[in-house]
Amino acid sequence: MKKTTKFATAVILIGISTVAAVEIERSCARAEVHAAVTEFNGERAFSDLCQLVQVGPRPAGSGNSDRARAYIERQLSAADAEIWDDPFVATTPMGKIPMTNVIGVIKKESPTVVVLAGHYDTARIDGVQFVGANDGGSSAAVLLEMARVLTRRTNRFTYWLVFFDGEEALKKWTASDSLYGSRHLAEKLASDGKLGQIKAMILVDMVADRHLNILRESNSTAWLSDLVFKTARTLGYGRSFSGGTFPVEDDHMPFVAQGIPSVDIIDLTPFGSYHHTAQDSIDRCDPESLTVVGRVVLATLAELERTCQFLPAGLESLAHCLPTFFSRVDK
Ligand code: 1BN
Ligand code: ZN
Repeated sequence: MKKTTKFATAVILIGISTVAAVEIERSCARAEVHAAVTEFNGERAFSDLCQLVQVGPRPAGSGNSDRARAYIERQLSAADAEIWDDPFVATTPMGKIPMTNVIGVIKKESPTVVVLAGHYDTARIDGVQFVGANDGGSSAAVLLEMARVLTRRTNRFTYWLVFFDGEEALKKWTASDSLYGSRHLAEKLASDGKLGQIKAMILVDMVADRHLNILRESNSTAWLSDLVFKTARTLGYGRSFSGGTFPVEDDHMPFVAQGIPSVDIIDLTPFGSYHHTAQDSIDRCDPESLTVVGRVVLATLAELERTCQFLPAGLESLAHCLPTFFSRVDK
């Protein structure tokens, strides 16, 4: 064999074995992450979703809102989470309405908090028995199953599972008629000087549709959003996380405004079809979508715990924005 041919063959063989080694490493990493997230059971979350929908419409301040909250608190208590109620009176276009955020607290090694959030209220829609299976119900269902998983393992961070009340507008969505619960909590944490202990917020909203299509929400913090989407791809769920980019005003906004890294995991496909109609019912929802979202959130938490452990609050983007900056091309 000629010298040049021998050299070329060696280069090709080295190339092939490097590609194979990288591929093996990738599938090992994927298997490891999969093993860590399979505890999230979408069927169990779906059963919570059914229970919440059976309560009926859950507008803020209603008797059904009390009943839904009682269900949420029974489940949190059964999971051994500590429960904090955050009651307040909201000034709305329909007068003063009592509302209550519920926080399930899972205290572990560190006082540093990661907030996992969603809403449990439903929109009041004239003439419609609006039960919000996807819009509202799916948020609460994911958080309840998350409580069961997180209380049964050792976590680095303290987790707050926040069930916001009053996400929906009473009349027409405006800055002052919407997001009552999240605006109240963000202001309260700021005035109590407690915002500094919150490392990140992950919000889930409208995540149960049977054709799950999560978009990149553009008011979210870029490095955290990148981390969620990269994690979804690593788990093999890239097809459910490819819905384009769009801004949404949701419960993460008051936290973004306070400088907390936040991401809204939301599927906007229903906006074009059954959003805020009687068709937002359980038969549009699929346990598998809850599984996908729950697992992506769990794997994102694992990645946050792994990379942020030595970084002081406020500098965690260093662990993520530098690598994501360099890998921006593969997004
Ligand atoms: C999400 C669920 N939202 C309301 N219910 C936020 C929103 C408001 C999304 C206006 C789009 C438009
Ligand atoms: Zn809504």
